[in-house]
Amino acid sequence: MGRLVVVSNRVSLSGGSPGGMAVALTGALKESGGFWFGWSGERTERFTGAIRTQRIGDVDVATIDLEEADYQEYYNGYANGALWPLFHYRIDLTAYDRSYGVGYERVNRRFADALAPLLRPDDLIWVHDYHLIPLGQELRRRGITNPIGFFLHIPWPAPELLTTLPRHRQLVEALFAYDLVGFQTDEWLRAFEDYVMREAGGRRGGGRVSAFGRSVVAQAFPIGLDVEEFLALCETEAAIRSYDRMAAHSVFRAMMIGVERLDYAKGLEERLLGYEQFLADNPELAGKVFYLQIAPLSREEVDAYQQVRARIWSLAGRINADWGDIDFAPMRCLTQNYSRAQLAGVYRAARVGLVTPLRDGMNLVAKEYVAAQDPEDPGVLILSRFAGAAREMTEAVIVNPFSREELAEAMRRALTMELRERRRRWEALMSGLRENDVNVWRDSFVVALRAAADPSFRHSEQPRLPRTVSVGDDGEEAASPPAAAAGREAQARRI
Ligand code: GDG
Repeated sequence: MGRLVVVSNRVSLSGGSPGGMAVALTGALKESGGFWFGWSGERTERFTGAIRTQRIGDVDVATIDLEEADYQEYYNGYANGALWPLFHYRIDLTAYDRSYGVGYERVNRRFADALAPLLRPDDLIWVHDYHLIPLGQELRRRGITNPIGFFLHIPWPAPELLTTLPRHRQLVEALFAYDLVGFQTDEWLRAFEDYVMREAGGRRGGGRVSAFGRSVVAQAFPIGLDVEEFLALCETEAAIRSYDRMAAHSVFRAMMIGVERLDYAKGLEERLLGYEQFLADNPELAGKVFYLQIAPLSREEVDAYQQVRARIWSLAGRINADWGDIDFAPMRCLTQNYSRAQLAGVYRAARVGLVTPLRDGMNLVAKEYVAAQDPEDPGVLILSRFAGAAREMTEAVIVNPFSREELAEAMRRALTMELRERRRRWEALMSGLRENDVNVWRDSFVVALRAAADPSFRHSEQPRLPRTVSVGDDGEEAASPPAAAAGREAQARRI
């Protein structure tokens, strides 16, 4: 069995506490003797192409540095200034500049140049996310015939939006160099297929999508949480300390918690407006509730992020000024970065988890909040219908984050929910998390990639996907293929 090679923009092991996905991928890398390849996060004056290899924990990592122009054009420009807003349905914030596209293609060529010589013929290559869409095509151009899969962590936009991107056809065509393209949910998969059929005259059938003279397997693989890792984190000293600190505070006031990078896609501004509406509609509850928002700053060099930060500061100030008292502030918004263990403690102390993005590929905070709860006295998750997670986590209180009234009502409902109902909802949510955890996601993808690249693979062997529910505008539910067994089967066939 060949090695697994993971490629992403950044190697997420380099930071302090790696998230569940990093842990799951490193498990597979370790088992297969593979390595993780990506940008080191360092910028040099001139690009050298030098590859730095090191061992982080038990995993081999290979990184390259990028030059300043790469950082500005590829990272700040095309990836975070154009693709991120566009794929999150914000064409109003999408910055197009030809130099960004040129930089994006250049960096993908640089990744391919550096990676290709490190590959062996039986390696399985798994490319992650929107920074690296053209990488598969660049590797093929360098003669790499290995199975290559691509997984998109963020939404795929509707064709009406994608066509506003100059050279959108080239971007989509690049995906056809992969053997397997994975999305978080059926909704993003459908949007991709719609584009292929409407704009590229393509076809779909038998799990494959054909266009540009090629065909690719396209499927949804909803990412899960590393439940065991997260539960263990909840037992750590740091988690218990942060829980105790918050619980002392929450004796007097029920806490609502929000945790996310400060990003316009996460719906922070709308959430604050919803909270303001809640305070206005429920003055009797105003002194009994406290909203804590943890929002580490991100992508500070991109204009849209500076603007959203200023608006959030101003709204938070207004809420505290209008609804606070000499000894009480109704909310606190912090930009500090907390450890995952500290977050686990804070989640557990919160009566309500606020996860209300305007658009989100999946959203792991929703899953972390649920996993951190006390089974005897669990809190309530308020979840945006526009998060990929809403397709699986139907027992959350589902809201439209664009409506401040709906947000305010959901807050009231969650804060006053009876214990019995809280438990019923939490149990259902928790069993969903266990059934479709990050190992199921990883193994389903790897099995499907092997199958997609192997012409002798029989259709009946394909892993079945976890059950998700799509809610149409008319509220009617359509269930996707039943699940669970797929994941277990996939897990059994470890890499
Ligand atoms: C992309 C997609 C998809 C947050 N603050 C701190 C901190 N966090 C951690 C959370 C969580 C992670 O960051 C955020 O994950 P999300 O899934 O919510 O969002 P994105 O970063 O936008 O990720 C998303 C994901 O990829 C995976 O496929 O779900 O839809 O956009 O784990 O806990 N972690 C630490 N300190 C903080 O202050 N240590």
